[in-house]
Amino acid sequence: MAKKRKIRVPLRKNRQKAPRQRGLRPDQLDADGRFDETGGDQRVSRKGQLTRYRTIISSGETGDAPQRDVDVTGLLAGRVLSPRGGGCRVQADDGAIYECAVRRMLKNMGLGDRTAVAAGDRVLFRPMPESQGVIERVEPRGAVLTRKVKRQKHVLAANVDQVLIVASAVDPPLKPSLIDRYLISAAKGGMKPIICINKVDLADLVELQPIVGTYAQLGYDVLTTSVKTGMGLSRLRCLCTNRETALAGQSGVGKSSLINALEPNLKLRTLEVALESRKGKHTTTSASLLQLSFGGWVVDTPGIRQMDLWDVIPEEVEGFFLEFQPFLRECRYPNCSHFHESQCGVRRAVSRGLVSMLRYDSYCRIREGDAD
Ligand SMILES: Nc1nc2c(ncn2[C@@H]2O[C@H](COP(=O)(O)OP(=O)(O)O)[C@@H](O)[C@H]2O)c(=O)[nH]1
Ligand SMILES: [Mg+2]
Ligand SMILES: [Zn+2]
Repeated sequence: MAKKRKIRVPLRKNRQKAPRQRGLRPDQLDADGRFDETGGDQRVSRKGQLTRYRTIISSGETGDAPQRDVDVTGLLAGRVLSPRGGGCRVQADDGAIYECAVRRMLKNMGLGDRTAVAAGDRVLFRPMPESQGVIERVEPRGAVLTRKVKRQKHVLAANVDQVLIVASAVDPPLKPSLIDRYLISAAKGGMKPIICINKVDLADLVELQPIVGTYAQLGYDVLTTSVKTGMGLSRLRCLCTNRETALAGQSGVGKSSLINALEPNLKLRTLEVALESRKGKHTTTSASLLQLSFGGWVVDTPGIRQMDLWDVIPEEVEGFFLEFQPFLRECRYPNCSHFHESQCGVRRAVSRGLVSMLRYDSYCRIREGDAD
């Protein structure tokens, strides 16, 4: 048993009314359009949101998810399929599905982490009648796909092996710097990245070649797919078989369509369906873990407008650009930002065509911290 320690956790008041109900700024809404309670540096009550603390005993685990020692008698182990709002759908190890609430305590423990439970989390829950339950404990997370929302960590998927970074050749246009953000998030979170450029039926493959080539040369798996023509889908299926894969990427690139193509009976909602029912652009509103009949799981992540990196400092960014590494020692200054310094090995490599301009551009954007 790990050593016990006392920790102080902030306790949110049971009911709290924000004094600013009107005049909310659009940037206080999170990706799902909900009001973000923490609202950046703006306080919503005079004393601050967190005014009381409670001491609890915790085993000294350093896992990502907040830990809580609970009496495990009568609890079932399961996996979180889709968290939404205050509750989530959990599949018990015997396959049965429960609609679970999350203990308030767990939500309070995850200060700085907006996700008390994420798709893919392994949990212990107390079963109740009528397939209901209450999640009592979230097990430490293995690999995680994260992003930053309002200075907090947002876990998009937990305990998956790989992330399929989906971009589309056109509509929405391909943004290499977004691919690079996901590559960093995957590396940081301990997942294997696979790059998937979808909707190639709408593009000229020859024009895509420089981008595909750049990533392939760096050693990444790159797929070009089309849900329309079926191109690349059998390779995608191979790569997903018996693996747990999170699909990530901008809204509208075809994540749900790709999953439907792999597993037609899942019938995920895609954009056309959404337009028909006039539900707006974001058709996948929360991440969900789905089982594949040929072995494996996929997580369909929600439409994300902005992919800010969680816990990556500017000085760290160069380390994620593998092709920069041989040139770093040619920089005159050890803390070279590779922006404007004289005698910069990275910029020299770019001008000699040894480092792709696209990747250098992306490095600059990510290091400067502006999301796109
Ligand atoms: N032409 C073409 N359209 C596609 C392809 N894949 C998806 N789409 C369309 O792109 C739109 C967005 O797809 P959707 O799966 O909802 O994207 P998601 O937001 O990433 O889940 C839908 O209208 C799809 O029919 C493709 O390979 N080719
Ligand atoms: Mg979708
Ligand atoms: Zn430099």
